[in-house]
Amino acid sequence: MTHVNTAKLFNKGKCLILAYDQGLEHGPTDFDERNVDPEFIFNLAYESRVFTAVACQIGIAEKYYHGPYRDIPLIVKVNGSTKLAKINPISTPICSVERAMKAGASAIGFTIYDGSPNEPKMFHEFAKIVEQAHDYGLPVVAWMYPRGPSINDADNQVLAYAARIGLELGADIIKVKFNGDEQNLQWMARCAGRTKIVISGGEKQDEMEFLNEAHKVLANGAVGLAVGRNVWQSKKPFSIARALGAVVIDGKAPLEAAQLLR
Ligand code: FBP
Repeated sequence: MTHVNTAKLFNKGKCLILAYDQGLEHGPTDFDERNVDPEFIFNLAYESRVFTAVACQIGIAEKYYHGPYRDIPLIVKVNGSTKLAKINPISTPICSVERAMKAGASAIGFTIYDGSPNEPKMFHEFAKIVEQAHDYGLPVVAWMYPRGPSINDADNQVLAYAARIGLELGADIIKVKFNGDEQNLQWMARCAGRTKIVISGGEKQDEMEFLNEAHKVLANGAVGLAVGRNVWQSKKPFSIARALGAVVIDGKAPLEAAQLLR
């Protein structure tokens, strides 16, 4: 089997992904005059030097991932969905592994809504994507989001189940939500085995609270975070990026890292 190169996505054993797929997933409602521009996001990743990867959809990758930005590893999401379609949760393939590679991808991203009535379709597509990506030596990052009419996405057992599904399906890294239960996160990491866990950032929150949460998840089995809005919706995105890097990559205490916010 080809060697799957996950090392590119890590710095000092930690993974800090700048997520910018919200334009498709949520719509421009998340954006302002500044962060609506993908150039601003790539520049933020490049100048702050803390992110181990940027994750985006193929259209953004093809038009903006150029020049010096290529120093930062790219994760191309190869499926997606919008808030416009009022259907059972499904994330549909929108790009091939080959097209993602041509755009410069170092890893492939894929969303699975575990527990959705459409779960079988997403499993089926994911199996093909993992096989193709691994044949090229590219790691696969799975957004493992339990979602559907009968799913409580904050339930401990559901979250642990999603973590285990990531391992069973062959994901190299899974991106999951943290429900605040530290013990359960430890259990999720056990369930995920050799598949690594990064925690999703979520809606914008107070910056100190966010740094504390980052510290907490790293202390309980996660290897990092994949964060979007808590960085690029900040009034000082470069400062919060550096503070987050201090906590996640350098293992600094949140209070010490918060000095960088001033
Ligand atoms: P945020 O840090 O902004 O929450 O981004 C993380 C992320 O997983 C994005 O990659 C994705 O677009 C979005 O959250 C999914 O959000 P939702 O749970 O609302 O579908």
